[in-house]
Amino acid sequence: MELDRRTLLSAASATAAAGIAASAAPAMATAPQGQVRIATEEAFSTMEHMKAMKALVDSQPEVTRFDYKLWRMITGDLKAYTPARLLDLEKLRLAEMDEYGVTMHLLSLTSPGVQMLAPDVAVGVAQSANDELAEVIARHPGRFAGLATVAPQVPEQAAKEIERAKTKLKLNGVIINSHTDNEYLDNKKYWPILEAAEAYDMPIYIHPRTPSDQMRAPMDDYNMGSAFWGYGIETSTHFVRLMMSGAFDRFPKLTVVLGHMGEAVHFWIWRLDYMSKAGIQRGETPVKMLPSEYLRRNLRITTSGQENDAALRYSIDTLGVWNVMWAIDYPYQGTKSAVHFMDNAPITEAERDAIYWQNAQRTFNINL
Ligand code: 1WB
Ligand code: MN
Repeated sequence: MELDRRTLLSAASATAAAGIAASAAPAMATAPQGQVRIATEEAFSTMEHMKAMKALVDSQPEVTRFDYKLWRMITGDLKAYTPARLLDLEKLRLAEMDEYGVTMHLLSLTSPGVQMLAPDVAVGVAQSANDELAEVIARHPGRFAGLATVAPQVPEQAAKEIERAKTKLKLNGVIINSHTDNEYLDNKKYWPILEAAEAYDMPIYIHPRTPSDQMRAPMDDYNMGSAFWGYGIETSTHFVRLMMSGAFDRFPKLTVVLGHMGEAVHFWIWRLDYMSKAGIQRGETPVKMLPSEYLRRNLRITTSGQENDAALRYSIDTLGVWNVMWAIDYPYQGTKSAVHFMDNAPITEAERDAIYWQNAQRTFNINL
């Protein structure tokens, strides 16, 4: 299916205004019957994950950081709304998908994945979560795809798990829940992970978690460390660090995905280009291209939990419609309103198809 000429022209003029060249339309599969909807940031958990998280947060009752408080709540009653829906894959979830016409969930182990756990525990929980994920996908091909969990605490092992996830488990990408022990992926000790992700064509979804200790103090009050604000600031900062480290020069085919309408990184696109020049000239930011060029080449964004027509229009015009994908953020946000948002967004039908499923299919190598 081709985008109509008007859409292409409006995208081209907006990206030209941002000082970036519009990319050619990629080859697209044609639509199966009805509206296909692939949701790309959909969380699950496993009993092993829940038990490991409970053991951690209960063993340190003095820690009051947001993620500890949240995980005491989540693991305190596994029958409550959120944990019940995280642990369920085939009953409540499939029923809700069916009710609103959601074709597929691209599943990922819920934040912070294994990244708060001790390294040996984290490696084991990641492997078993990936095995369970592959099994449920095999039982419901066409309904589920999945992102592999890795333990960045052990980078070489994480790189091997990416290879296993691609070649043996047939998973569709990798999820990393922002910082690990207060460190970010620009740190070269993590580059084996980036290298494997690029080599195996596995996009890295950088999903939020509670801000690192360096950012913690102003996030401690008013619930600021949560998805309300801290998650986005933590994650946008992570992406910008990675970009300005030169990682996308070293790994030019690496794709990074950001949820929540790109965690607002591209809102800054003009200023990122303008203000990056001084740091680049002084050699503080060892990059070969402008931020806007990396944003269009190496970044994809999703609409998870941001049901905002104006932000969607801006994202399409700034990054290109090929780089925007739909997501719900189940079970933290509702399927009904996420579908209503994308069904009714004031965009062309060609744009709707690109965002609802074609871009996800291409980015994550999904078999429908
Ligand atoms: C998200 C939101 C993820 C919440 C979470 O992981 C929690 C998200 C534990 O927006 O992706 C939350 O509590 O709202
Ligand atoms: Mn999420």
